[in-house]
Amino acid sequence: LLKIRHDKKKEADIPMRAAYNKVQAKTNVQTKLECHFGVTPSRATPEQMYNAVAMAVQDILSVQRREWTEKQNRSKGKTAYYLCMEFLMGRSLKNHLFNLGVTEVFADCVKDFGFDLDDLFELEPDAGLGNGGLGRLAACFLDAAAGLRYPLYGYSIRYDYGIFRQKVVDGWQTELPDFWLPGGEVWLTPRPDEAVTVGFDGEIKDEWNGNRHSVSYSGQHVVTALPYDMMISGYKSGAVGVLRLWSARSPSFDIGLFNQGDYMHAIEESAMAEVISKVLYPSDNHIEGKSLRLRQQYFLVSASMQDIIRKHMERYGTLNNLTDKVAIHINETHPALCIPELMRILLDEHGYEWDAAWSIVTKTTAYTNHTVMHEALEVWPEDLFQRMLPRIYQIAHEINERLCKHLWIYYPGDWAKIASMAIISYGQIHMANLCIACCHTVNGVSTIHSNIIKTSLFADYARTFPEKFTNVTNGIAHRRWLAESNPQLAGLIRELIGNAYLTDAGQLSKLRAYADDPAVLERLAKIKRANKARMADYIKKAEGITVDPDSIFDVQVKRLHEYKRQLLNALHILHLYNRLKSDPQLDIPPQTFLFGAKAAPGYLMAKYIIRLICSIAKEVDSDPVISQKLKIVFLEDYRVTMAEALMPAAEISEQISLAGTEASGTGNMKLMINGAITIGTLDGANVEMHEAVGDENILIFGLHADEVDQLHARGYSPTAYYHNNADLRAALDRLNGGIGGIRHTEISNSLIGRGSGQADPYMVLADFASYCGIHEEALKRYADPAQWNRMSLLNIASAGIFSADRALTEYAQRIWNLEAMD
Ligand code: T68
Repeated sequence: LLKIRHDKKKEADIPMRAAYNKVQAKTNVQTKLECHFGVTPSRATPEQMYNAVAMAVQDILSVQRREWTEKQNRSKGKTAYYLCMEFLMGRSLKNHLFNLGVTEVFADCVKDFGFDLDDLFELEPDAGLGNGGLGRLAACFLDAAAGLRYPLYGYSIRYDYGIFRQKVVDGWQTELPDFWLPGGEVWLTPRPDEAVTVGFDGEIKDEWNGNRHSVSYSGQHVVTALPYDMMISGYKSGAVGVLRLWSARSPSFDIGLFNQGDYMHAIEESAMAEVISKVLYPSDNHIEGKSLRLRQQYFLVSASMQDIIRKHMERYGTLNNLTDKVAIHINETHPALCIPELMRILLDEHGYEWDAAWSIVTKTTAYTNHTVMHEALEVWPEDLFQRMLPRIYQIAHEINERLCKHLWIYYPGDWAKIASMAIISYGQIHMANLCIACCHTVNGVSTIHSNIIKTSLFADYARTFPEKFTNVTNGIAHRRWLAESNPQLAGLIRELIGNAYLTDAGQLSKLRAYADDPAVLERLAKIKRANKARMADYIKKAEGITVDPDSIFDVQVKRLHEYKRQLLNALHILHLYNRLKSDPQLDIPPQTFLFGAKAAPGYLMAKYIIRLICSIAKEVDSDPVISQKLKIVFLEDYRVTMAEALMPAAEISEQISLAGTEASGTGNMKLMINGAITIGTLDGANVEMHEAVGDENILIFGLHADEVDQLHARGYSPTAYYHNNADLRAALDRLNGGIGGIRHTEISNSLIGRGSGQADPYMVLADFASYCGIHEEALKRYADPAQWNRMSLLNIASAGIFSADRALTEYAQRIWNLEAMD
C-alpha cells in the first residue's frame, strides 16, 4: 500500500493563512481596482471586481510561488515534467480560494463592497484547453502534485480558442469558438524573458569541423514560443506548481519584406506562425492527421525540452545527471516527439555521442496510454514528417534502424512482427511504437486497460519488454469534485468523520460506520434532494427547461462516442416510452434522463445520436401522459463547470461502454464520490469500483470483455438480437418510424447493418436486454429509500482510492522516482 504523504504541520507553516484577513483583502482588491481599472470599489463593475479579486489572489500565489521555487532550487532534487497537449482546467478562482483557505475572507471582503462572491465565480470562463478525460486527468494531477508538494511542472499550449462552445439547433450540434482569454488571461503571467524559438521545414546540412559534427539549417521557418505561466495552488501545502503554456509568435515582423513593398507576404508569414497556437483540435479518441496538428505537437515539445534543459543547465551545469534529476512524462503519444527532440538537443547542441544520449533519453521518459481505440493510435505520413521536421526525422529514422536491428535478435527473420513493432514502416511513423521502444515505463489507466495493452494492443512489445509495462489507475481531484462542488455533503462528512479525508481520501471509508444509521441516511437524502433542486434551477436558467427534482436523476455525461454507447441509453428510453404507450398506468417512478456530450465536429454519427436524443426529448414532451413519467434533457455545452453542478445532483451514473473499450473513465469516479449509484459494464475503472464498493452496491450488466472477444470471433450478428427480442425490435422500429418528426435511419442502419462497415460495432443490441434488466433492478432498489441511501453512502465511503492524490503518488513513487519536498 502506498503511503500518501501529507504533512499536517504544513498547514500552520503557511504564513499567509495566519496573516491574511479581510482588511488586507479589501486593501489589496481596492488597490487593484484603482491601479488597473481606475475605479473605486463602489463604482466597479462585476467584471472589474472579479479581475481585481483574481489579481489579489495571484499576488498571494506569486509570493508562495517564489518561496517554493527557491526551495526547490536549493534542494537539488528531482523534478518531473508532465507534457500534454491538453489541460482541461475549468475555473481557477474558487479553487485557489479553497486551497489557500481564504474563501471566507474574500466572501466577506467583496460583500463589504456590495458583491456576492458566488456571482463573481460565474464571471470566470472555463479554461477549456482539453477535450475530455485525458485533459481533465492532467488538470487533476497538477492539483494533486501541488497539494502533495511534489516538484512537478505541466507543459502545454496556450490555445487562443479552447474546446468549442456547443449550441444545439433543432437537435443538430453546431460549434462556436471559445475565446476564453478575455476572462481567463488574468491567471496567465507572460514570461517573455524565457521565450525560445522552434524551427520547422527547410533543409539540413551536416557539417564536419575536424572531428566535430554539426548540423546547420537553411530555409527554416522559425517560430517564437512565448511562455505563459498559470500557477497551481496546492491545498494547504504552501506549494505552488506551474503549468507553462506556450503561445506561438512570429519571431520578428519581416521588416525587409515590408519595406520591399511585400506587405501581404510579411503579414502572411506572421499569421502562419501564430496559427500554431490558435485552436485546440476538438476530437477525442480520434486522430485528425492534419499537418497543423503535427506542428502543434513539435512546437510544444521543442519549446518544453529547451526550457527543461536550460533550467537543468542553470542548476547543474551538466546534462550528465539528467536522468537522476529529471523525469519527463509523455501523456498519450501527442508529445512523443520529445524523444527525438531531446536526442537532437543532446547530440547537436551538447555534443553527446549517440549511445550516451540514448541512454539518457530512455532513462528519463515514461509514457501513458489512454485509449485502445484504433482510430486514436497516432501515425504520421513519413513524407510530411520528413518535410516539416527534417532533423527530427533523421533522428527518428536512426532510432528505428537501431530498434529493428535489436528486434532482429529477438525475432530473426520475422519481418512482419518487426514491421509491426517498428517506428517507421510502410511510409508511416508510429508514435506509440516510438514511445514504447524508448520509454522506461509504459502504463495504462485502469487494471483491465493495462491488461488489454499487454495482451492485445501492444502484445508483441509486452512479450519483448515485459518489465516496462505497468498500471496506474486514474484518480480525480476529490477536493474539487467533492468538497468544493458539494459543500453540503462535505459539511455532513466533516461532522461525521472530520476533515482529514481532504488530504487522505482513504479516510472516507470511516463513513461505512454510518451505513445503517437512519438519521445519517436521511440527511444524505436531503442533501441530494437539495442538490437536485439546485441543478433543476440551473437547467431552468440555462435551457429554459423545467425538470422535477423529485424524479430520479439519471446522468450520462461524457464525450459523445459510439463506444460510450449513449445509444444504448437512448434505446432503453425508447423502450420505456413504448411500455408507457402500451400501458399508461405502468407503475414506474418519474425519471429524468440527463445527457451532456460534445461530438467532434466532423463525427457525423455522433451528431446523429445527439439529434436522436433531442428528438426523443421532444416526442416525450409532446405526450401529456408519458411526460408525467419521463423527461429527457440534452444539456447544451457540457463542460467542467457544468459537471461541478451536475455531479452532486446525480442519482444514477451511466457508465455503459462496451467492455474492453473505455480505458478508465473518470466521470464514473466523480459521480461515485457524490453518492450516485453506477449502472455500468465491467469496463475501465468500473471494474475497480465494483471491487471497492462490493457487488451489492453497484449495478453491473452486460457482456464481459472476454465475452465480447468471443462474440467477435464467432461473428457478431446484431440482426439475431433484433429478431429474438420484441422489445428491442419495437425500440429500433421507432427509429425508422419517426421520432419527434425525424426518421433516424442513419442510426438504425448503423445498428442493423444496412449501411457499409460492421453493423453495431459496439454491440448495443447484444447488451440491450441486460441493460433493460439492470434498469428494472435500479427502480426496485430506488423504491426502498433506506436501501438506496445506504448504497449511496457506501459508494462515497469507497471512493477514496480514486483520488488523484493516490494516483499521482503512484506515478511519483513507481515511475518517476520523485520525492515530495519537506
Ligand atoms: C480518455 N482519453 C479515455 N482521449 O477515453 C478515458 N484522444 O477512458 C480515460 O479515463 C481518460 O482518457 C483519462 O485517462 C481521452 O480523453 C482524448 O481526449 C484524445 C484527445 C486527442 C486525441 C486522442
